[in-house]
Amino acid sequence: MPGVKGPSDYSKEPPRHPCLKINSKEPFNAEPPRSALISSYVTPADLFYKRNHGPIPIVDDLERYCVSISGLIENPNELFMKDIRMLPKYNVAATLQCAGNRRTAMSKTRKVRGVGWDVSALGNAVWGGAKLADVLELVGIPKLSSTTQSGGKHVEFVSIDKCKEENGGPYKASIPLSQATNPLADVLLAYEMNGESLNRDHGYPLRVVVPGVIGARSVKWLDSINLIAEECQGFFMQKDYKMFPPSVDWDKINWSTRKPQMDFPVQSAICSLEDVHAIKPGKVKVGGYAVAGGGRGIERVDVSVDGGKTWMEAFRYQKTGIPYIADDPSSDKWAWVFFEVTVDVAHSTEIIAKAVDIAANVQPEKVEDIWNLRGILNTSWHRVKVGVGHSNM
Ligand SMILES: Nc1nc2c(c(=O)[nH]1)N[C@H]1C(S)=C(S)[C@@H](COP(=O)(O)O)O[C@H]1N2
Ligand SMILES: [Mo]
Repeated sequence: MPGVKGPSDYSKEPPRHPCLKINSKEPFNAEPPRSALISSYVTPADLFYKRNHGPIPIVDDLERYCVSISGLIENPNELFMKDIRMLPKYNVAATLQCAGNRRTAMSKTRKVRGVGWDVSALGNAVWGGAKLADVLELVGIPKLSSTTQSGGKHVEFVSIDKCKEENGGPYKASIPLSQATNPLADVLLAYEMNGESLNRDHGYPLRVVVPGVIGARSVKWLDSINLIAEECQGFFMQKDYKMFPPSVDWDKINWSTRKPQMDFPVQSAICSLEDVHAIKPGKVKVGGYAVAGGGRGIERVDVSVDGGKTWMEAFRYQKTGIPYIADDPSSDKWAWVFFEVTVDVAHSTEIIAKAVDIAANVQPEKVEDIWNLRGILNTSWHRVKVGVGHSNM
């Protein structure tokens, strides 16, 4: 691609924040500590989790960089950064969550394949860029289309990074054309993160952001867009990021029986405590995040200190001190919600959180019930063990 290249080794990786917990060095996969994650509603770029499948691409000439749009489209085209910047700019607060978030905990019940993650493989950013619906309209595809005249029903995003899983080919993924051309779906071609130009780790110069959908579909370092009849046939759509039942293990997997995962289910995690935190008996502040896919709001977050026998409802907010109201026009519909509650703890126990979205979907109690061989979408009740000592603490 003109102006941008995908290196084949890791000698030119960008600098990273020292407090990130590294889950894999090459490719670079890292997440912030729990406490840092909930220290701000908008996650600073350097603390935002980084999920890569190859070396980070390098931009050598931004002037020459362009995105080609082709496939089942009447007028194939090439768009330069200036063409994309000319379209109306939107700032969308959206939480990106990796489907592998909380995988480490799932692998403790039964082994799964994939990079291990604690509870911080997600972050909330204000993404700035053009709406994909406007970009597609610019090249002749009307808003709210579900098919192009020549039969394109899916929009494929192709990158330029070299991924082992694609035998050295680029990362790619697709979304339905109906979602891509719906302005209300807020799918962006983003060139900014939190008011600044994207950094290399997060997709500089241009990335896709698909709000409410697992992070895997938000392709970074966008090289080309293809209009295609069937969904993308790439590894990360067809051989990964699919949800299987607990009964399917590697010896009997048939990938074609399942659809690629798109929306993520309701999720929450406690971030104010690490496992086996030693605390004094008495009042403890419990805080964390809750988020639901598909733009669904968070209706409730429940916290228990007695293994789920009794629950307390937590205070929810997006803006400090102001109660969050699901579906209120002033709420960020694609963004996470923070929760906080003060509980009384008398002895060593587990503190548990579970969230409920506006469709009354609720996190499942047991990880065993949603175990899957790739270890994706662990949304089981989040439990933190706390050790309570009475003296000498
Ligand atoms: N080109 C490219 N895009 C990609 C990936 C990748 O490896 N290459 N990883 C995907 C996955 S699995 C996730 S969860 C998000 C992570 O985005 P982030 O690193 O900006 O947090 O990017 C997605 N887009
Ligand atoms: Mo991911």
